[in-house]
Amino acid sequence: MRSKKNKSIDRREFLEITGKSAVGISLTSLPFLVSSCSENITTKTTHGACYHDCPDRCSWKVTTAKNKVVAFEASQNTYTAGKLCNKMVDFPNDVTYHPDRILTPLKRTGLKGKGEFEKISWDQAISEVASKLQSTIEEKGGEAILPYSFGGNQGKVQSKAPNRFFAHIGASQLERTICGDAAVAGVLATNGQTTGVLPEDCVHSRYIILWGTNPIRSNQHLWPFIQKAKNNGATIVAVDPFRSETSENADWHIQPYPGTDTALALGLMHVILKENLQDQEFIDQYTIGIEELKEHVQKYDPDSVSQITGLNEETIISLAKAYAQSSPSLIRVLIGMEHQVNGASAFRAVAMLPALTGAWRHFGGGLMHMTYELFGASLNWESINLPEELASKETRSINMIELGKVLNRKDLNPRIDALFVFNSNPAVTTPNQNLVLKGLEREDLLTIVSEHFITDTARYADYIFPATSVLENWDILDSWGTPYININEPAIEPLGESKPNSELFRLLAREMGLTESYLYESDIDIVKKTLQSDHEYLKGITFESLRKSGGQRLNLPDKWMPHAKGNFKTKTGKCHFYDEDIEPSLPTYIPKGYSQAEIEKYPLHLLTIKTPKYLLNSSHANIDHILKKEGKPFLEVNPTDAFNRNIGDGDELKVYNQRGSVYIAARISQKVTQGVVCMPQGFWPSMLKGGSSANALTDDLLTDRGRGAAIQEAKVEIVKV
Ligand SMILES: Nc1nc2c(c(=O)[nH]1)N[C@H]1C(S)=C(S)[C@@H](COP(=O)(O)OP(=O)(O)OC[C@H]3O[C@@H](n4cnc5c(=O)[nH]c(N)nc54)[C@H](O)[C@@H]3O)O[C@H]1N2
Ligand SMILES: Nc1nc2c(c(=O)[nH]1)N[C@H]1C(S)=C(S)[C@@H](COP(=O)(O)OP(=O)(O)OC[C@H]3O[C@@H](n4cnc5c(=O)[nH]c(N)nc54)[C@H](O)[C@@H]3O)O[C@H]1N2
Ligand code: SF4
Ligand SMILES: [Mo]
Repeated sequence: MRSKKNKSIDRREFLEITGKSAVGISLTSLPFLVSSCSENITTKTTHGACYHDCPDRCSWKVTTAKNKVVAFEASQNTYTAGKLCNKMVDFPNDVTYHPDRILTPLKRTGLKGKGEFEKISWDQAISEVASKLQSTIEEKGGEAILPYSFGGNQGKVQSKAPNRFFAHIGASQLERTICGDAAVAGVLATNGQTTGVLPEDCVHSRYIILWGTNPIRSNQHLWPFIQKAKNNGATIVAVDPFRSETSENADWHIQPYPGTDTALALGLMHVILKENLQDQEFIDQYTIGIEELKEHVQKYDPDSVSQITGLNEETIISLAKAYAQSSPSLIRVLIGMEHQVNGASAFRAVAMLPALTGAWRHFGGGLMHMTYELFGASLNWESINLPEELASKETRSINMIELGKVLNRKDLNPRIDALFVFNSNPAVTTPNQNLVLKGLEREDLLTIVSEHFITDTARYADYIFPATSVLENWDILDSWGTPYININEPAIEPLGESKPNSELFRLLAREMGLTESYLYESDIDIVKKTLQSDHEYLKGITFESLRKSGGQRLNLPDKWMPHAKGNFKTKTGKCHFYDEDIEPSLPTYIPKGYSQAEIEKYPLHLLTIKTPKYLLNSSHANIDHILKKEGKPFLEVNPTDAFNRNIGDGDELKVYNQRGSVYIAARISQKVTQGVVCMPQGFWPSMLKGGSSANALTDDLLTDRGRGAAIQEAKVEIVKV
C-alpha cells in the first residue's frame, strides 16, 4: 500500500510553482529565491511552532504557494534565534510530504504486527470504530477502553482535546508519567515549584553544573547561552555516567555510577557544611530542616559517597568547594536523571544545594529546571481542561509505564479490550517491550492508532487514522523549557484525508450520539479561548499578535529571581531540607538492591538514552535518509569489560537479560565506566536484527516518587555472537 511517488517539493515542482529556474537549492534556502523571483505567484506566510516533546519549543515561519510549502524557516524573534535543530530543518519533506505518510484510514487485513492494511473511507472507519467502542462500553464498561498518548504532539489542542472524549465515555485514565513526573516530584518536594532560573539568564552564571542533562543533543538552543556564560568566564561541569557530547565539551566531566546522584548531592552538602561554606543567613530566613539535614548528611562523608558513586573523594570535595565558592552558581537539571529508582530523590537532593549556598540571591544563580508553571498560571486552561462534571468522575487509573503488564493481565476487572493510541509509539518507547508487543498481539484486543506513519505500534492496529502534521492544523503551544508562547496556524490544507486528532474525536463523538457541547469546540476557538486571560504575563500577547509574530516571550519581570527572598511555593513558603509529610523525610540514597545471583548473571548496568542526533524519541527513525545519517546503533562498552569478555571493537553482540535480547555491534570506549554499557534509544524493533530494540531490556519499574519510569535501572550481560 505504500506509494512510491515522492510528494516532497522537488526542484521540478518548485519550478512549476515559481515559473523560474533555480539550481541546487535546499528547502531551507527557498524563501530568498521566492522573494526574488515570484512576481507572478502569490505566497502566504504563516507562523507555527515545533510540536515535539522538546524543551526548546522552536518557532518557525512557513511560506506557501498554491497550498504547497515552498519555504520553512526558523523564527528570529524567539529563543529559536533563527535556527531549527538538525532533526527539524527538513520537516516538510521528512514528514508532511513524505511518501510513506498515511493519508487515508486503514483497516487491518493481515496478522497483528504484520503491517498489512487496506484503505477504507472515513465513514466506514468512524462507523466501525464507534460501534466497537460502543459495544465494549455496553458489555464491559468504559474502563475496558484505555487511551494511550504522550508527547508526540505537544500542541495543547492536539494533545488535550481527546481527553474530554475519553473522560466522557468513562474510559480508564492514563497516568502519563513516563517523562518528567519523578523529576518534578523531587523538585516540588524541596522548592514547591520547578520554575527557577530562566534559560537565557544562565549567561550571568559563573559556575554551571549540567547535572544529568545533555543540552548539545536534547536542549540545543540552550547551548549557545551556556557558551556565552563560558566566554564570560564560567566553568562548565557535567555530571553524567555517560560521556555525552555535552560532557566532552564541558570543562570538567564527573562520571558517577548511574542512579547514585542522591548520594553525590548529599555528599556535596556534607562537605559544604563541614567546610562552613553554607549561606547561614539564607538558611535561617528561608529554609526549614537544616539541623535534620546536618545530622542526615553525616553518613554521606566523601569516603562513603566515593564507594557509592565510584568517584574519588578528591572529586567530591573539589566539586563541593568550587560550587559553593563560585557566584552566581547554577545547577541545570532536566529529565534524564529521573529515570532511576532513586530518581525523584536525586532531584529533591540536588534542588537543595542552591538554598544551602544561597545561590538564589544572585542573578543567574539557583536551579534551572522547567518553565511550564508560567503558562499554567497565566493561560485560560478552562478552554481545554476537563469540565468539572468530567473531572469529578472517578474512573480507574492505569500507569502508562506498565502497559505491557496491564495488557497481559487476565485478572484485571475489566480487562483492557480496546487500546486507543495517538501521539505515542509505545512499541518503541515503553519499557518491557516484549511484554508490550505480546499485549498488542492479543487477537481479542481492539487497537486503534492515529499516526503519520505505520510505526511499530501501528503495525498492530486494527484501524489506523491518518493524522495531520503540524503544518496542517491549529494549535497553541506552551513550553516546558522556555518562557515563550506560540500559536500554530495551519500553513496548508490537510493532505490526503488526514485530520487533526481533535477532529477524529469530534467525529467519533457525533457517531456515538454524544451531545455535550464541550466535545465539539473547534480548534481555533480553543486557541482563542486559551489566550483569554488578564494575567500580567500575557500583557501584549493576543491571538492577533501571535498570528503576526509566531511566538512571544511572556511578559515577565526584567530580572526573574524567584527565590532571591525565599518565596518558595511549599506549604510553609520555605525551602524544605526536611519534610515530615514525605517518606523518607530527607532524601535518602536507596538503591534497587539485587541478589548476588542476579548480579552474577547480569552484571552490567544498561543506559538506553537519547544519543541519536536526528531522532526525537522514536520519531523520524523510519526515514531512510535520516537513518543513513544517523548510522547504525552501537553499544558503548568499557575496554575492561570488553577485554574480560573477549570482545573487540565492532563485534556483533547479544545484549540480554530476563526480559529480552538486543543484537547490536560493540564500540569500545571510555564513554562509559567499567560496569556500565550504553545504547541509543529511538530505533524501532522491526528495524533491528532479532526484532527487539533498547526497551526490550528495560524494566517497567516505577520511581521512588512521581510514579515515573525507572527505565535506566536495567542490568544486562553481553556476549559476542
Ligand atoms: N535530540 C533529541 N533531543 C531530545 C529528545 C530526543 O529524543 N532527541 N527527547 C526530548 C525529551 S522527551 C526529553 S525528556 C529531553 C531529555 O533531555 P535530558 O534531560 O537532557 O535527558 P536525556 O538525554 O534523557 O539524559 C541526559 C543525560 O542523563 C544521563 N543520565 C542517565 N542516568 C543518569 C543518572 O543516574 N545520573 C546522572 N547524573 N545522569 C544520568 C544520560 O547519560 C544522558 O546523557 O530531551 C528532549 N530532546
Ligand atoms: N529506553 C528508553 N525509553 C524511553 C526513554 C529513554 O530515554 N530510554 N525516554 C522516555 C521519554 S523521556 C519519553 S518523553 C517517551 C517518548 O515516547 P513517545 O511519546 O511515544 O514518543 P515518540 O517516539 O516521539 O512517539 C510519538 C509519536 O506520535 C506521533 N505523532 C506526532 N504528531 C502527531 C499528531 O499530531 N497526531 C498523532 N495521532 N500522532 C502524532 C509521531 O509520529 C510518533 O510516532 O519515551 C520514553 N522512553
Ligand atoms: S525538536 Fe526541539 S530543537 Fe528541534 S526544532 Fe523542535 S523544538 Fe526546536
Ligand atoms: Mo521525555
